[in-house]
Amino acid sequence: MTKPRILQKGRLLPQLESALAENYDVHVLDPDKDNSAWLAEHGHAFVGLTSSARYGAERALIDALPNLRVISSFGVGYETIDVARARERGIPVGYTPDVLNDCVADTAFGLLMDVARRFSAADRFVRRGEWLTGQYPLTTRISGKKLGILGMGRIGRVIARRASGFDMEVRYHNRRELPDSPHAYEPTLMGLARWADFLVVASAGGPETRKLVDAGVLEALGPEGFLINISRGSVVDEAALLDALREGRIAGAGLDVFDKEPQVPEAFFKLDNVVLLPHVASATRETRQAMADLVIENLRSFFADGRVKVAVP
Ligand code: 8YV
Repeated sequence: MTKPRILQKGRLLPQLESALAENYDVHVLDPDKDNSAWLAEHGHAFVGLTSSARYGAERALIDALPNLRVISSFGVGYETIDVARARERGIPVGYTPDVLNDCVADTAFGLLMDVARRFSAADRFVRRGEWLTGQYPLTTRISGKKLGILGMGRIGRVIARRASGFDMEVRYHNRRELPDSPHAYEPTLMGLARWADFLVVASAGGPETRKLVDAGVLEALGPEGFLINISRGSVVDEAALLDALREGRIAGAGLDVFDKEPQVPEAFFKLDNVVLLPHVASATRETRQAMADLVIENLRSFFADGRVKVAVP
């Protein structure tokens, strides 16, 4: 039997690529190149597309694949995929939510603890030999403080659970109040920021959340407040954040994501009140394997009975 032909946009985990190659005839597309001429010639051959939250699947790519029947993406974020276009064409889009909730929530807390207690900065202090001649400055207590969550979705809920172990009070802001949440709802993000000691961004990316955390929200968070972002860089006005950090108008920030990653504005590098991570919240062996398994399972189930296992809403 001939294997279904799959186009893969960008590189994926080696074990995922091997698993794909076992069952499909895979061609890898370099997302940094202009592939339009190649696609015009070969696009009709592909029935499946694999991609990732990072590389997505834009309208032009979907349209260049006239026989496309299924998309399977590695990641929970799908703002880079033109889901509306896929829906118009009746193409189901599989993705990998839930399996990464724990690790992303762990990272949120890792960043929160690091920036409040200044662990990374203190590590640099020890390495510079400065402990020999001085004491590290006092930092900020975490336990018992107020945690505001922007985006009480699947990941937000796990972050809230982690917070109970730190005896933190949790409130959240969403577009709408959740009927089943044990936590208090703040009808405005500004109100949440004013209330919170720590504001964690856990909302989805995309145009609807672009720069939600702006200069005004940072002002409301205030000089004692910390911002944590494990969602998308686009949700925060990065220039406003830099100004607020530089001028001490917020206490600090822990960031796993950036607006134009992997480019991080160099101005951040000079600041000790910010912890910078290279988008690694889900990047453990266990979680990435579970995500890879779901990419494969979504395809397998589509080719078996016409439905991906977990489809974007
Ligand atoms: C991705 C992520 O794995 O799942 C997401 O949406 O941001 C990460 O967990 C990574 O960006 C690969 O595309």
